[in-house]
Amino acid sequence: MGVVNVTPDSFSDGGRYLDAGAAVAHGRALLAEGADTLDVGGESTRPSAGPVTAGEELRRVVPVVGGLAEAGARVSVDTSKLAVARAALDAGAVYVNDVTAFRADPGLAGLVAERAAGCCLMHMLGEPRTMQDHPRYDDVVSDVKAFLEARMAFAVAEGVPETAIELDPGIGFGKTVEHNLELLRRLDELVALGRPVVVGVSRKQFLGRITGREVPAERVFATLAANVLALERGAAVFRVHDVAASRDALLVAAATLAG
Ligand code: HH2
Repeated sequence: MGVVNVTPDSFSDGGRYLDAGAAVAHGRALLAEGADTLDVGGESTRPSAGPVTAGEELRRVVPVVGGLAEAGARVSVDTSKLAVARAALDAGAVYVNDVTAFRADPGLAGLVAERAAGCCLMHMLGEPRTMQDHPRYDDVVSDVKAFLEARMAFAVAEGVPETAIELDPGIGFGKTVEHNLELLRRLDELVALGRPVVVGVSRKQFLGRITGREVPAERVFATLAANVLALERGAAVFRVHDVAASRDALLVAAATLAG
């Protein structure tokens, strides 16, 4: 899953693809590099990011979703807002990636069901503005697993078929470095829920903390290491900024594991 951020403030590429034409060109490049899905987002979720109105998010996202769907991409929309998701599905998206797992806007579940779309339900502790202020868990893996189970039950009760659901531990969303590592180490416990597990480690801060790399774009090698280990523990979808590098690393890892 290649990331297309149509934002001025995303943590690793904010402002680079705010123009719709530049974002579509970037998405096309990621497709050429081997992305299966493009995840288009118009609101940064980095710690301390400010909120974006539905109108502004729509204005950013819809033309890019339309342009990439026209180019033949399988498009996901990264949003927590019903109006944005609806417009993106109208414009050709087929998947809703909601970092609040339908908590911000419970009506999203009904929309996903009605449109027979796919969805990703992600764990986040608190909300972006405060999520990195001393996050605490009894046991991070058990807590995240129980949360994902409950959100999946909610989605199913709202009419989303279980087969349309993918689950994501939300790496970096209200987690310390050690919480993130523990989730990756024990990812098989989330895979045991029986749905494809999505991981988003790409260029994230915990990788910078381990390697000493301050600049997110310099965390590509670190990203590959984390993704390869996540694959080995059963992850199915890898949300990444660097598609070509990730594709090669994951193909080699997958071929090795298959032997
Ligand atoms: N991470 C980010 C955004 N959306 N969605 C899922 N399912 N999983 C993730 O780990 C995830 C996500 C953050 O990365 P990015 O989009 O590059 O940054 P920003 O939120 O600053 O735009």
